[in-house]
Amino acid sequence: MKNLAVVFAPICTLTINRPQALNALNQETLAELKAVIQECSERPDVKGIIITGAGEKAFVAGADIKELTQLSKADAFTLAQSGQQIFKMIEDCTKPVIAAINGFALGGGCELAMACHIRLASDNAKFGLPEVNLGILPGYGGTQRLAQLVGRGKALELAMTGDMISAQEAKEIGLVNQVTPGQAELLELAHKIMTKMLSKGPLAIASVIKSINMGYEFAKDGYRVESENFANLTTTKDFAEGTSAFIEKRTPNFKGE
Ligand code: CO8
Repeated sequence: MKNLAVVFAPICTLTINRPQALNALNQETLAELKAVIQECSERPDVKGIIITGAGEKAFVAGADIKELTQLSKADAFTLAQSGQQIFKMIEDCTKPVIAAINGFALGGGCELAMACHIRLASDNAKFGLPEVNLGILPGYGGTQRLAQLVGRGKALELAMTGDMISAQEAKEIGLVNQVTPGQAELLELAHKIMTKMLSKGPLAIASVIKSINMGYEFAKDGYRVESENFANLTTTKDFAEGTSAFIEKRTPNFKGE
């Protein structure tokens, strides 16, 4: 695979590997992610999955912004829906999935982490939904899952300010389960927690995942509305301004158009 490094084992480690773009999720990476999650779900030798990012700087810094600028409204809607579906596959995987967050988890990267069952972070990790800086909103289920994890008030604050928070703050608000003092300890802790879960009855673990997820099925309309809003926003002048400003490394000047 071009953008993922995968070690198939009882504890399968899946590393998003585009460090030159801070592991941003382009469409090719998403397609690879879908194929690997599917394979892990089906292979009897894989019992659990750890998702992490290559390098020391980023878990995933979001969707690939340069690629987003090329999308038509219809493409943006399709991509948002297909990303939501892939993240839902992760959330609904009946084998435990741990996100080992080794750096920036922004936008689509934070959304990917939130789709995993457990989030562990090294102390250098940073979390946020900075899409409003680009004139868009999170389109991979982030508006729904952030509110589920941290409550509506904090979710609104984070998604409307676009602020980044530290791993420690993320733990305090319930976005992250545990923080390790360094990156070396991160995968170690992920393996330790995964090993504990894999020592339990696999049918019981699968049932816990299904039962807890079932409680959130009501939010489906929210996912649809999110992807429609995402597609609509990609047609605005604000989106053109926000993405140009990112590429040109300057502050955007939004006009609400
Ligand atoms: N997409 C594409 N390229 C990226 C991204 C990204 N998300 N993030 C970083 N890069 C690239 C930079 O352009 C840069 O490339 P180059 O060297 O060619 O200029 C390289 O990675 C290194 O980045 P920086 O120089 O910016 O590194 P800094 O240490 O100065 O800053 C940050 C690190 C703060 C993480 C900064 O890179 C940043 O703000 N990145 C963007 C974060 C962001 O806005 N993420 C949200 C993206 S939108 C999104 O995720 C929407 C999800 C829903 C999609 C729905 C359906 C389509």
